[in-house]
Amino acid sequence: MARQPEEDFNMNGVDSSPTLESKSFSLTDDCHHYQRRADVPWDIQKYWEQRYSIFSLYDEGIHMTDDAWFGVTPEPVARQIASDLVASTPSSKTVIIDIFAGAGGNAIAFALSNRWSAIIAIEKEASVIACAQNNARIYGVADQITWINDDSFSYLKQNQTSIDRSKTVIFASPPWGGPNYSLDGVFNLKTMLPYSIKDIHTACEGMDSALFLPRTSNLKQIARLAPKGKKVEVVQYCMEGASKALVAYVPAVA
Ligand code: MGP
Repeated sequence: MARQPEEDFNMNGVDSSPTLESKSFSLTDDCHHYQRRADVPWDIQKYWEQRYSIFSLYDEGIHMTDDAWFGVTPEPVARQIASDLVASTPSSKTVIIDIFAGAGGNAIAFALSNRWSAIIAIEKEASVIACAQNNARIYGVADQITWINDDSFSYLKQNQTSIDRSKTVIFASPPWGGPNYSLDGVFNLKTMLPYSIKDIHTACEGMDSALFLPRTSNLKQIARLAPKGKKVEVVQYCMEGASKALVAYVPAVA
């Protein structure tokens, strides 16, 4: 029997196919809750020192893989971005997809903002998504998030007909090629690894996007993302007077 359109889509305008069923992921040996500096690998000790700014509930059992420490958004910044999205997003947009969910900082903040009918968090590393889900449980919001362990680019491609682009916002906090990103005076988004700004912008086609990028990013390259006749807004997010990162708010091409 042919399915009726209302069976294909849930209230959020997203296909209710099995890909949206959330699974539970188990922590692995790569997921750690470091309690003593001496146990922390030297290259992430700087971030461990900032653990309570990264997750205020760190002591409740926050877990991260060693690589996830570099990329997690500190909680006050994640909350401010979530709040800025509440203020700037028209009510017609009801779904947010975090395409590089990492240890979950942003997805948790989106859930705590109570703004979205659906929050989809995609992370390709199984150990990292297990940390993110564990961390979201600590904040009491794990069940408000749909967890997808997949490559975001494949996921967006495979679901291109079922995602309602007019209702969806993409949040992307990609890898910046490691903590040495700041060695370049101006960060080149074209050569960002493993995904360039073009790769990410193309994947977001037809959807508004918020791109979390190095504070030193090349602004000319960001300006080129603006659709004709529209502007891209760039916001620097600071803590203790210093920028941590910028977010480029890029409208969809109409
Ligand atoms: P940082 O510049 O490495 O640290 O990261 P800090 O303490 O600001 O630098 P310093 O100048 O005081 O030494 C700053 C913030 O950028 C981190 O908290 C993360 O939110 C973010 N960040 C850093 N890296 C390397 C990445 C990354 O690869 N991807 C993403 N998405 N965010 C990152």
